[in-house]
Amino acid sequence: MTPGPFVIKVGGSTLGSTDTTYADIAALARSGDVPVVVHGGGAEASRWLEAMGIPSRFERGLRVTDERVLPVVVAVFAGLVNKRIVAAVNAAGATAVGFSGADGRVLECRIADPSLGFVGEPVRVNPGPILALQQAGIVPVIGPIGAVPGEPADQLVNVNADTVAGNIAAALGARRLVFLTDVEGVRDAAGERIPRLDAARARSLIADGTISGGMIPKIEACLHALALGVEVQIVDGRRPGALQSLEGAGTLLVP
Ligand code: X2W
Repeated sequence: MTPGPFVIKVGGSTLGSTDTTYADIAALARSGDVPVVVHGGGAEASRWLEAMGIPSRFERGLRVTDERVLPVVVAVFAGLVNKRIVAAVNAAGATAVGFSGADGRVLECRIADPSLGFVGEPVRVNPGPILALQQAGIVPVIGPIGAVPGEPADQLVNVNADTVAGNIAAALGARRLVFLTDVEGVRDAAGERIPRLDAARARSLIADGTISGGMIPKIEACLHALALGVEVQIVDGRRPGALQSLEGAGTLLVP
């Protein structure tokens, strides 16, 4: 069996002036190992919402997405942030094409908890468009909007970007899923980085509150992909060359 692709989750806040993420992604693509990129942009969405006088509210790391928030997050994730990343990967010397999980119904969702509003929980991944681009040597860049199939149009929904990455990596049979974040890795109660974290300990750290907020969907996405045989690692994406020196970096999830 051919090993699956390398899936890279880029958090909105990790892309600064010191990281080499785009150059690293372009270098992988040019070497023939075309990565699949999934991105967030939560901080950017919060800034646009604030400018519009709409406060941001999160429950267990998920943005409560009402009918005022939804059009803004669609515009920011499927538009602005997606196209900025596409433009940067293209400029770094690879070819990237961006879309969201609603395009081609790549990410079919359901609304699992109506109290969160239009927040999608993935139920099915249709990988066709991702694979077609990848086979053509083009880097797919996927934004965290999903579709709930319906009439007369699918319902657009906001999906946590880590959840998107975990589901896509699992569906593609990815050999590796790397989360580029703005922290050094998962920390224990004493604040020390945990280099290797097994699934049982991860669950207990969530249960006792050591892992909280936005780290919860990230770890849940890790566990989902891990259970399907994907190697999963959380690393500090602000570090230059983060994608080139993964050995021993951040937190490696183990079964
Ligand atoms: C996230 C999607 C973006 C995201 C949000 O609206 O913020 C939900 O919480 P980061 O940069 O990876 O945090 N969606 C439902 O996850 O961005």
